[in-house]
Amino acid sequence: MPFNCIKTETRGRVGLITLDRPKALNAINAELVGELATALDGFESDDGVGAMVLTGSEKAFAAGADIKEMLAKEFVDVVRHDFIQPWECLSRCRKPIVAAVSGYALGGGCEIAMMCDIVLAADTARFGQPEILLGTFPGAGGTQRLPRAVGKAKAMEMVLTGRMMNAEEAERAGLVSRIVPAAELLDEAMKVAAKIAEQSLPSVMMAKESVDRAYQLTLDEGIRFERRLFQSTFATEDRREGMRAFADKRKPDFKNR
Ligand code: DAK
Repeated sequence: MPFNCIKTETRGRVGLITLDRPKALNAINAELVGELATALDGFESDDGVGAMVLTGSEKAFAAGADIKEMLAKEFVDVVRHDFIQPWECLSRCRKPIVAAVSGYALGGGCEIAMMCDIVLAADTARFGQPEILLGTFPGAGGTQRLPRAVGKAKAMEMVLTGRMMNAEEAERAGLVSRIVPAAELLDEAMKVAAKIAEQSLPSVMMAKESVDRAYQLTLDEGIRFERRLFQSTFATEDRREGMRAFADKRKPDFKNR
């Protein structure tokens, strides 16, 4: 399907989405969010795709929601036409998404990265929630996901002052899993996604769901939830195949069943 604000392609079992509004540093407008939701739904329902990569340009993953689009909105506009809902397309996805962040990931850009499951950062990456400098504050999960990722003190400082973090600080704080030289970022993210996509998809989806539940449940409830999902992997052909392949000293041939 032709898109205006993103590009999509499939490489092997990995769906790649590239944010593509270079003149606006990939600022996220309604059209881009709509296209992102459509692309994610397409990959989500494609049996040939096991994981996704979301990336931007070298200069910007995304410099935030489109400020010029938001400028004219009134209170009643944002209440009546809830523009939060389409942003949740990423957090609703059941297949894993790797964010490959180079350059600016600010405001809604940082929030979108945090909705992904793994964040790989180029050494040029800068993360921030600068909405306070615009007279507002994060509205797509920044005040909730950032403290969970980096702790209250850093999150408060970023949200209340708009200070950006560079890649090293983001890695130290736990916001990103790894830093990669900018020139290798996309290849590395594709490798991570391809590794995930070659595993048993039902187990991958359950593993993702179980880790995500760690943010919602008490430890005791989480452990019980994990146990039930773990037990259910013993109903799959893939679990038998994975263990059989290990015993036979060969590579498993998962059928996603
Ligand atoms: N929106 C619109 N245009 C943007 C933009 C943005 N967020 N960021 C950059 N641009 C545009 C610039 O206006 C400029 O356009 P022209 O002037 O050339 O037409 C072009 O991109 C290049 O930007 P600069 O000339 O400024 O480039 P520099 O290298 O000098 O500076 C910068 C790069 C990233 C430091 C700077 O552009 C900047 O500060 N940008 C704004 C960053 C920002 O404040 N981001 C937070 C936006 S507020 C919600 C969901 C999400 C949100 C809210 C609600 N719901 C679902 C309810 C999120 C809100 C936000 O993200």
